[in-house]
Amino acid sequence: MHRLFISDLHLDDPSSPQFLRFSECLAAESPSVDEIYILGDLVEMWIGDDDDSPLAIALINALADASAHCSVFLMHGNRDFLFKERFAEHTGVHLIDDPHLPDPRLLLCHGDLLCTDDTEYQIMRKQLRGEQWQQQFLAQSLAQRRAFGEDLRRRSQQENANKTESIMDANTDAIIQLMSEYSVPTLIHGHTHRPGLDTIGNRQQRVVLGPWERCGWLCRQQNEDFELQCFSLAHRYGT
Ligand SMILES: [Mn+2]
Repeated sequence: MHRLFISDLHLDDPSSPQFLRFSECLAAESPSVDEIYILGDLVEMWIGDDDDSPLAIALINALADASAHCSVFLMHGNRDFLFKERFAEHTGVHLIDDPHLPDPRLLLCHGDLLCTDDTEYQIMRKQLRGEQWQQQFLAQSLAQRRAFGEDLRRRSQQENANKTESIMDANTDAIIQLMSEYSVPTLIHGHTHRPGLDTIGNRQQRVVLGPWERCGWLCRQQNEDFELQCFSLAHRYGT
């Protein structure tokens, strides 16, 4: 089994180095891997599957090309929880729940549910993921939704600037509890922007994917081996 895992690309411009490397990465890897998992925050903000922005169109094309070669799975992050069935149909990706078990030895999540110390965030998350809020939001025009998304992003930046680093990190008890609930040896998540591969005891490991900021990050699984890799965003992927 050969799988790739990525998250937290925060794409917002189809001509950015991040988007170019993402699309090159999909094109280079999709013919040779079995599965690609995108574990949330693929884009900086997703305002609905009817979005017709240049980013949305480029994203659909890149994912549809990759889906023609391998299975691509997409999990919601806190920025892009409005990816719905229409997007899945247009791209051929499979939407997966958070958390998700691709097999009994591996658990995947975005990571925000692990940040249990950030109670303010968890309250807001509950509201934004509710059916009622989403229906009201999606009933607005694209321009209204775009303005709301930008406002939300600004507010979250301001609020996060006042929070300590530890509040926004994954809570250790929450990690242990989740892994024992599913009794898996390996957990992979993103969200916290603190990439690393930690061993827990001598039988478990946690891989934290990194944000595509100073470099790109991916985790590559080949059978039982998991490797966290980073690569330059300044050069064509794979060169
Ligand atoms: Mn996130």
